[in-house]
Amino acid sequence: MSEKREEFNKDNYSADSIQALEGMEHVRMRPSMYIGDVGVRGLHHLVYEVVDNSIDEALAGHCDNISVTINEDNSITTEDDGRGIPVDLHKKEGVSALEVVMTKIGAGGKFDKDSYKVSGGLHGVGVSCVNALSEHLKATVYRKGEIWEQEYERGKAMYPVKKVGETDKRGTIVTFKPDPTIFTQTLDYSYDTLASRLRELAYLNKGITIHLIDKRSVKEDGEFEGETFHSEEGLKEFIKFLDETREPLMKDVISFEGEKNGVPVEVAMIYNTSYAENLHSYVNNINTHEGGTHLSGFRRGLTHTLKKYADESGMLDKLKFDIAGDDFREGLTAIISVKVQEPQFEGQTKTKLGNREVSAAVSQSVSEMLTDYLEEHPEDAKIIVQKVILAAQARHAAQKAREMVQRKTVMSIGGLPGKLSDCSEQDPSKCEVFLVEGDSAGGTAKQGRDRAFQAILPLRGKILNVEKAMTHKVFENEEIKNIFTALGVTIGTEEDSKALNLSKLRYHKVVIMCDADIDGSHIATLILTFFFRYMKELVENGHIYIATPPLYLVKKGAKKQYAWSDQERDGIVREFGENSKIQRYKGLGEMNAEQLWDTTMNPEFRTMRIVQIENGIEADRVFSMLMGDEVPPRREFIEKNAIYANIDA
Ligand code: 0RA
Repeated sequence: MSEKREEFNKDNYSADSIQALEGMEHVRMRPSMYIGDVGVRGLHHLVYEVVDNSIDEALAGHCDNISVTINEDNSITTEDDGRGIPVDLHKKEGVSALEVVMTKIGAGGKFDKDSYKVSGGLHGVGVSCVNALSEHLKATVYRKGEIWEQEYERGKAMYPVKKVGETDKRGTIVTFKPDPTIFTQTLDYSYDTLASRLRELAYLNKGITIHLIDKRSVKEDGEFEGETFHSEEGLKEFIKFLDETREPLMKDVISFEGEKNGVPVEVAMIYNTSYAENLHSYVNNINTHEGGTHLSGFRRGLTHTLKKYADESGMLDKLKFDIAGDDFREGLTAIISVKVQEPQFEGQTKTKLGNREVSAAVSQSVSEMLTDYLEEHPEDAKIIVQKVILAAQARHAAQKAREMVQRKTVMSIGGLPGKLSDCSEQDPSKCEVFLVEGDSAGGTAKQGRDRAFQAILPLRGKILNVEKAMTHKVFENEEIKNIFTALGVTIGTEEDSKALNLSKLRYHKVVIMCDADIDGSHIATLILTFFFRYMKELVENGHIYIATPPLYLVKKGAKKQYAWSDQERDGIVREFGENSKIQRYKGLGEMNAEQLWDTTMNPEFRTMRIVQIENGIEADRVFSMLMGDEVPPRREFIEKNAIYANIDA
């Protein structure tokens, strides 16, 4: 971050505005405190912050249309047809209310505390923050027949709010250009990232129409690239979008909304033929990745209601084993969205709802509404109970398989897989394990590695596609058992049969090393799917990496250089001149141990990609599509994208 600071002429301002200026200055000094970071995320966060104000207008019933335009110069224009930011004199501050909203940190959008403001960005910091972090911002307000305007540079008003015309329109237009001295990494907006968030907002706030326009690219028909997001059915359609490539077990999505103890609750859910639990939760339109009280309330309400129904139906009478909480969620895709007046966010990424009162509110809402639903839809109810029984049976089988895995893990050295070539270092934070496709590449890696801190686990061919396998099959699979034991990861506690125990994790870097071709990337994707579904915390905690072996070796005489792309190869050939020899590496097996070390394993020279989950919704869709049954969308996806680009984006 840049340390450049502008000097303000303090004499021109009242005591309060000095405080405001210092607030704005503080945002520029410590932007991460306000928007999370100053990288790609922070850059996009600016857009969400402004849009959230428009969403608030819509939630208050005053706005139907919102548009977001990425301009040619990567500035952003947002427009809404709400009431417009007030422009009259703000008595306390002595300037236009518009200026207060734009230049006072913490002023938020609304002045009256009673207003029902529940939207708001992750940090809920307001547009003034966006203003502080923009080299230029212009606000135009259409309100009560008049057009008003004010511009700012790095958060400082360039002139007092002025009237510039008359109108019969209503609304607010904000155009801002992020400050390059703050956003030093990138200023480039990603269409896909914005589209994904705006689509999500349209599902979460049904009825609102949100346009996205990208003026940087013109289509064949001469129009700008863009999309319109609008959902009449809200979460119900969101579920259909999420489960596009899964096979539903029921005709329609189950959905309901209600309010309990002042907490509006919306739920949509469906059971599908998969075995994964796929829950997404939101508080005030924010995706709560880490869950929290609303999610535990949902789980409790669901388990309680389904269990009661199943008991009373008599379908469990002949069952010889117990039913656990997990069993009710196998093959379940659900979205829970609540609105909380004063949310308390906790957890590592501040995306875990802490408010205790919300748990009971959600659990009671869900119990009441689901009970009614089951009464009214006996066919669906039967399908669900049957699915639950199957899940319980599979869990019992899995439990046995898992006990085998665990027994092996506990027996430390003796229990390590025979194929694992371990390292000598004992401190896990210094250790790496390479999961290598095939025994022959495994052999090369074993010779090439630094045995002090690098371990090698060869995997045989294609590992099991966990997306399509029942849980007990996953735990019975040899390669997967090997991964569990080699990593020292155990699974299952009293309360949660899928909880991970990472306290004995033996390597802090787990590196997937596959051939740089279609087969290799397929295998890498299978392994990633396994980690995503069964060891998500390893991914979330940044332990999973992908090695990137080179594609080419260019040689001329004694000179040799590796290339990781066609472009790079061409550059080297140009540099080396005529008669350069190009060797294409089709697989790891074509490299000798020294070459593999030099290019792919030596920490000094290698590049590894860390696998991160940027967007849980997208990640889930990508995995279920890539690994699921429906072929056409998969082919389309693979044709459109380099697989990695989307998984580790
Ligand atoms: C303060 C008060 C009111 C609306 C807004 C701010 C407002 C802010 C933004 C930001 C983008 N679009 C917006 N639309 C409205 C209430 C106005 C009233 O009571 O008339």
